[in-house]
Amino acid sequence: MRAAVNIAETLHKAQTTATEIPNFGDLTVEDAYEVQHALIALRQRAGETVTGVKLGFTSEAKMKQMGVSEVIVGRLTSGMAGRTSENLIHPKVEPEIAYRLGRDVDGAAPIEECVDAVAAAIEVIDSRYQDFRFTYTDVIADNTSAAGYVIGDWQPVTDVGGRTVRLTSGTAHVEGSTSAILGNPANALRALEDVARRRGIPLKAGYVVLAGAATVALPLTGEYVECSIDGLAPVSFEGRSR
Ligand code: OOG
Ligand code: MG
Repeated sequence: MRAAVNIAETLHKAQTTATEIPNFGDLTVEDAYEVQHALIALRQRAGETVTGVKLGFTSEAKMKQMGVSEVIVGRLTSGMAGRTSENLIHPKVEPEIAYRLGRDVDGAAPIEECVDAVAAAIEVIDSRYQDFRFTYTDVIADNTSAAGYVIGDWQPVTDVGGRTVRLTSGTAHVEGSTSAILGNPANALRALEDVARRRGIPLKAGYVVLAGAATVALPLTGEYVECSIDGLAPVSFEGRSR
């Protein structure tokens, strides 16, 4: 394969110039996470900080939509916080459960005990690959299509399993349940801890954790977007404002 740094530079340029690129297709999982690490280093060099992590493909609906079968982990950065419009290629939105880490996850306590708040969130994803088509490892290298996120009001942690999830994007609407997230979003936390340990991804106090979409993603058309999850404050944005 081309050097990880080289692939990361190609992906970084695609993101900063909002220009889609052909996918790579043949990376190993190890190589793909190495590319992701290099990509995040490029963003840090450009002045961004890591604000959290995200899981992908935690629901069957998403796995089917994207034709993949295993959970993936990506990084959230300061440049993604509140970013919902400018400089995107073919953005989509997803309804998400967000957790907040109150302390570092370092094995001293179970990850559930490190979480200090929960909220409804909207994630904006924007694959840097042509037509949103990629292999499992391509999407890991592309930082799991991460592009932006908006978080509703934080609330004290509670079991958010079995809650109805509604996402509206312009005239499109989709409904699901948080049970679609590995049975319960708390299971996504455990899956995250496992992947993070194996892939050398730190989980630090203050990080946001997006547990993975409960439904398919909807196109972001620039109109009003709203996500509501029973028992949590709804979250929304006007498509073209930041
Ligand atoms: C990858 C990102 C998937 C999720 O919540 O499942 C994701 C993609 O679909 O482009 O964020
Ligand atoms: Mg997502």
